[in-house]
Amino acid sequence: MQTDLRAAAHDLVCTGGGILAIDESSGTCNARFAKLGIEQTAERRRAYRELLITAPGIGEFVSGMILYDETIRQSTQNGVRFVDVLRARGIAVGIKVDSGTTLMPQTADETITEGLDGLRKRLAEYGAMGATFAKWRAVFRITPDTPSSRAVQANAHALARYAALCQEAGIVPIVEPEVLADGDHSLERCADVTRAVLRAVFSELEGAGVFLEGIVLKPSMVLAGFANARQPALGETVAATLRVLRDTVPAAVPGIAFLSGGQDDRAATQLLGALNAAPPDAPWALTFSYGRAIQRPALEHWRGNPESVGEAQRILLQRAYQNALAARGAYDPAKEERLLIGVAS
Ligand code: 5MM
Repeated sequence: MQTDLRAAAHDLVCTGGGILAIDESSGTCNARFAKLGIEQTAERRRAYRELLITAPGIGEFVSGMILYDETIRQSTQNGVRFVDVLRARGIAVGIKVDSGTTLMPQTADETITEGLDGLRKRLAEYGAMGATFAKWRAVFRITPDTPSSRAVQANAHALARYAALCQEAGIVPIVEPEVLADGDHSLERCADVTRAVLRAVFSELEGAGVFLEGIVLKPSMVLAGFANARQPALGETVAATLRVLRDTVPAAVPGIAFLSGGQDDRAATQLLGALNAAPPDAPWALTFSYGRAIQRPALEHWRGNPESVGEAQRILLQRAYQNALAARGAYDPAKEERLLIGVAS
């Protein structure tokens, strides 16, 4: 079992590609559709996910896609299960298994991520459907008083219980502790919070007996709050992010697949590229597990119009390609507009 988990985690993050997160819950997906005037129905969500999953050549840049419960049960217009489309293209099937966040008592409106009830049974079902990896996201907001150690500990504990259950089922857990970039906090404050969160997460993972070679970490990058007037230079952000990761993430972890966290599309690519261009002494692969930063321009072009599918897929492919270049340390912002060459359909 450990050999399989190690190989599956390695294939997700160490082969030059990244992960495309398309696991928005229906509420989140509908909210994004609503902003663009797209009808908010299960059929529209299905059509959009078909656009993403069937984009020609996406498998060259993306090693796995994370689906939502609704999506893993859906098929293309021609009746082919999405899971089968992905597997036929060599793209690993992932599934979001947390059931979202709820307010945590005895905190200042902090959240705890839920979904442990019945998880063993759901993992068995998803595994039988073809999922080889899963995802659980804990969320931490930075304010002068948060995150509290109570919220950090509770969420880290839940992440570890989830990860242990995944590995028992032969499924690679993506462990996603997100420190939100909303707010006006400094880079240093984000570094301190991220360090404390990751320390708690790895302590709980160890306590739960989780096999670290068979997980993928999906953290936020260390950023100054979006509302902070002093935005650090790229080099400062790179140094802070690498410093925190070196302080907290054991070398046994094969790879770190960052979330984009609301960053501008190209900024998220540029930061990933800069992280991979830094002195090559990181023991883990550094890649992407982006949602918005890859999907956004494609979604904005599509807007629910069937005639725009082909161009939206091309736009999607361009972002996936540029992020794969960034993951390989070969991203050049000056060459963003280059044509896609050698992409098989
Ligand atoms: C942080 O969000 C995850 C990564 O996406 P970004 O790169 O856009 O930050 C993403 O996988 C997220 O966990 C899912 O979209 C599920 O979100 P909801 O809010 O629907 O549970």
